[in-house]
Amino acid sequence: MYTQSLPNLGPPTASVLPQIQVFRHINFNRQLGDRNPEGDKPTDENILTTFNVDLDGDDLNEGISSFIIYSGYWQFFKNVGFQDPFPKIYGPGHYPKTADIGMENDTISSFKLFSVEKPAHPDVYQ
Ligand SMILES: [Ca+2]
Repeated sequence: MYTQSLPNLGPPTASVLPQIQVFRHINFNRQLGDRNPEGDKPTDENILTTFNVDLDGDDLNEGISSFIIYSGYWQFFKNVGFQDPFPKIYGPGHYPKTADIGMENDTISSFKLFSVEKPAHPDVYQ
């Protein structure tokens, strides 16, 4: 099971909470009918959250292939514990294939909110 922690949301000025949904497969596909290709028990195929998520010990670790950001700007990491960040920050939008946006497929191990508002980061993907 993944662990999650409350991100730093700052003062309560935002009208919409940061929210992200990550999926095991490309195109936001949970493939519920094909969830046990190796005979494993059913697993979390997606996570919808406002929280920072560390996938250490979770079946989705290094399994995310697409995500939707509803609000906020998010940072992804190659390792658990929010270590080794990918170079870009991702803002609101649909990202149907991580391999097309600067991350290799099935390489995300943790992710967290970078900022509520658009950051002055040099590498915001949009
Ligand atoms: Ca995957």
